Amino acid sequence: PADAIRILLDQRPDAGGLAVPDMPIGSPGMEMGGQSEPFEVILWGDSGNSVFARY
Ligand SMILES: [Cu+2]
Repeated sequence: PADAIRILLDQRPDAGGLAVPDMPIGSPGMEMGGQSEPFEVILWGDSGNSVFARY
């Protein structure tokens, strides 16, 4: 989501980037008629992965 990217650019953590695995329904690019399911945005990098945000 755009606001997760804005937070990433604001915080500039030492990481490779963000990912949303598994194409959850309702995530950006996976809109399906207003349906949605909860999903996590993962911060990934050399020091490991962690949950960056939940939607
Ligand atoms: Cu998809």
